[in-house]
Amino acid sequence: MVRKAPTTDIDERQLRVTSPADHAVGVPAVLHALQISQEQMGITRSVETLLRVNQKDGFDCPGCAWPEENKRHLAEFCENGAKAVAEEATLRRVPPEFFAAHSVDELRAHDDWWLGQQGRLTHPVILEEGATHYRPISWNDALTTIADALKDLDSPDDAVFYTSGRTSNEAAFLYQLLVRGLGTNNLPDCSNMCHESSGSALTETIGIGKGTVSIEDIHDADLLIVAGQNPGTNHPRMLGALEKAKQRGARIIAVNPLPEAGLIRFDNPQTIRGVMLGGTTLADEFVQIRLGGDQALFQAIGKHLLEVEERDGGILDHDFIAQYTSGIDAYRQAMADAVWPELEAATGIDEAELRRIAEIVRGSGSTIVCWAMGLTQHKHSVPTLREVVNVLLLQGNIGRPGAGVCPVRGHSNVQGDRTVGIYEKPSEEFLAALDREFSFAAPRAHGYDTVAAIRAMREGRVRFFLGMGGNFVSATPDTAVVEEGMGRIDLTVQVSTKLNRSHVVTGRRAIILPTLGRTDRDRRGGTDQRVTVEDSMGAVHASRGRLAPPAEGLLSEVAIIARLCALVFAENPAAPHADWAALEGDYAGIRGHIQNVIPGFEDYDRRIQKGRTFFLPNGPRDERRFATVDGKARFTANPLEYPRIPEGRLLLQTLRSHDQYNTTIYGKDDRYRGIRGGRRVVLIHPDDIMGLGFADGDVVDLVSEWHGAGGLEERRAEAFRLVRYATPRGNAAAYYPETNVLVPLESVADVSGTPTSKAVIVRLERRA
Ligand SMILES: Nc1nc2c(c(=O)[nH]1)N[C@H]1C(S)=C(S)[C@@H](COP(=O)(O)OP(=O)(O)OC[C@H]3O[C@@H](n4cnc5c(=O)[nH]c(N)nc54)[C@H](O)[C@@H]3O)O[C@H]1N2
Ligand SMILES: Nc1nc2c(c(=O)[nH]1)N[C@H]1C(S)=C(S)[C@@H](COP(=O)(O)OP(=O)(O)OC[C@H]3O[C@@H](n4cnc5c(=O)[nH]c(N)nc54)[C@H](O)[C@@H]3O)O[C@H]1N2
Ligand SMILES: [Mo]
Repeated sequence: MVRKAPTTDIDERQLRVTSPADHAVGVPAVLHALQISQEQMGITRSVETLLRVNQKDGFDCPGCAWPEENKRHLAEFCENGAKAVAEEATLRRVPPEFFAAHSVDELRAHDDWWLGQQGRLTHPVILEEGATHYRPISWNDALTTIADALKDLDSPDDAVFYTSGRTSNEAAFLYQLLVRGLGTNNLPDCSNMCHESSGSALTETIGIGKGTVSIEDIHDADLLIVAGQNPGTNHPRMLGALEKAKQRGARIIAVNPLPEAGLIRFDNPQTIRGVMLGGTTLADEFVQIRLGGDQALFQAIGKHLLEVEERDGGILDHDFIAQYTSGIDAYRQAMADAVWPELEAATGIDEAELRRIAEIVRGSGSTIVCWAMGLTQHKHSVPTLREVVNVLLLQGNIGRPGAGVCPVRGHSNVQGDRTVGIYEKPSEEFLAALDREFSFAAPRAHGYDTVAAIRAMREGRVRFFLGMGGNFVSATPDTAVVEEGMGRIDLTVQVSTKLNRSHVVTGRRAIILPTLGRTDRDRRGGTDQRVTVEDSMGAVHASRGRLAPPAEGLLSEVAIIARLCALVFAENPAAPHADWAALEGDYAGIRGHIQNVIPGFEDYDRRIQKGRTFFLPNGPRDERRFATVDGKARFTANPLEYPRIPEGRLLLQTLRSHDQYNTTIYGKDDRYRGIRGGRRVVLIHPDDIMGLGFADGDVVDLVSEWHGAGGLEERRAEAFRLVRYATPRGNAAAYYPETNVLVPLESVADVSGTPTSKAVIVRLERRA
């Protein structure tokens, strides 16, 4: 096999559909990973790189945020981790000549896959107002242009600073300082579209916006409920932890509208048994729930537990409830008032079955609930997650071994970014500590989250945009509105490793700053720098890349931000005070500042040396301390909500295929779901295909319907093929980002503001 040149756009005529797989991983996954790695990196670099993923003193996998096992395997990565690495460590390059050869209009005509396949960005480039092509610009001129634009703003609130979750703690901390030093909290991030609902619900109820379990807890649980998550594709290493739990006798309940392959059966390529004997059956129960039915499911479990307690006793952890919680009476009343027919309608599951599931919960000595986007991207996600907490509190399942909440994070450092201050609504304690450390006055007014930022763009109130990684244009909802809004901005800047849509849908002027990724050696001040990241379970560890960077003179994110700080804060006595050049030269200096500002980072630099990991303090987990309004873990009463689907319409969820990382498309297959060679498909129940007057394989337009302030709004995504699939009636699924054009900007979760990417009302229209 040889390294392959990038190919053309996805040709949907190649699309083939076979039956979905009933299990995940195994030998084909390993082969597929190696093939993709070889195509992008060649064989030597592949082996050299993959052996360092997630090893002590290696680099943190840029794939997902699932923690490493304490006892590491020689190959501590998975198929999709290998693809994430290959995507970054590729030997393909996008040099200035590439931009000379392709106009922005021409690039815009390509899809996300083609753009990403071109390779690593190597040189800063600028698109001048009215120009057709990007042209090269020196680092100095690029940074000065940006600093001048920032100084030129009437108000710092006219600027928006986005962050994606790969940014390291060091870069993120310095970045938020730059932004607050300028005088705004406009720090939207990918978390606003991801686990924001988890953060909102958990902060209110248990006083911390994070999970409360460790990897050992997963191994030791009696019962694991995995709801709204597709780990076989998105967190493959989690399957290994579930397998271990299973071997120790745990039961697993999968709650999902789709029978996702990884949850049904799992072949672990790291054990002989996995390869030879066809693997472990992971899920003991598959609860095929209707989209958005989870609040009802957890109410049903709570209602059943309370009823049985009343009748037989012995279920509730009365000591825990009395000592550590508040609000049980209101919750008990709400569950007494809940009616089974409504719980059945919302879940699509009958009372007897719901009670049978609840009995499994009753019989468990320690329960963990894991979840991801299927629970966080609905209008009623926050009440849904409060209901998850209610059920766990009943049996005292927080703050003891093998029990707790486990929101499974997406981006590899999205949790760390939030910990170090990437947040549009920072706490007063954090800001006060920042003021003290840097002798300035951080702004107190809350800033824009992702949706608020887009609304401001739409109204022409944004003059400057900076994206610290990510792909704002493709990742956000309501693509047409976002594209139009970006066009109204004076200067858009993207700090990126790879080409994406946000580089070709720009403001009047645009700058691309290429940067180092996780796998790249970052040599500053004569030493190889480490950065640090926090995984989904609050463990912080270092990451150090070893590969030669894709081009000479490439700056790290830290260096870019430090230089911007030096430029914009020069000779301004009111700005934060720090030695920017020194921080750029030695990232340990940034860790020194972090430890002075954020509790839990004491002795930071020493505790990450030699591949060590440390845990940030976690009140609920460590000592059953709940920093809520009343100092207790809070039971809540939440009116039941679930989506109503109008006659002749479908409820569409937008999800990931097996061959993508968010907006980065690795390939055209969704192997486990039986889709090959294309992405424009809608998975839909065979009876719905017939009932709506279509046939399997028909090509349709998806038209979303939203009742906004001005009446019915319609949005259209063209040419999707209908694929019969085992989804509940009335529910359908299609891939993101192609379907983001359908998600109305105004359709967001209550409290958290997260776009409702898992609940879009659509109708199918035959193509003319
Ligand atoms: N390879 C790979 N890894 C990734 C990513 C990637 O794109 N590719 N993305 C990363 C990121 S940023 C994130 S946030 C995570 C995302 O990880 P996931 O949340 O697993 O990603 P999705 O593809 O959005 O899958 C949502 C799952 O929830 C189910 N679901 C949808 N609606 C509902 C519902 O109402 N109720 C229930 N019970 N289930 C529902 C869907 O059927 C699907 O199985 O993965 C991270 N890891
Ligand atoms: N409809 C719908 N929309 C969704 C979702 C959904 O399920 N459905 N999911 C949402 C979720 S959970 C998330 S997290 C967001 C994701 O939103 P984003 O995080 O904005 O998107 P990504 O596709 O992960 O960003 C990919 C780009 O990041 C850049 N990049 C990669 N590594 C690095 C690095 O180390 N440094 C820098 N500076 N740049 C780097 C590359 O240029 C690459 O093109 O999308 C959200 N949007
Ligand atoms: Mo995410």
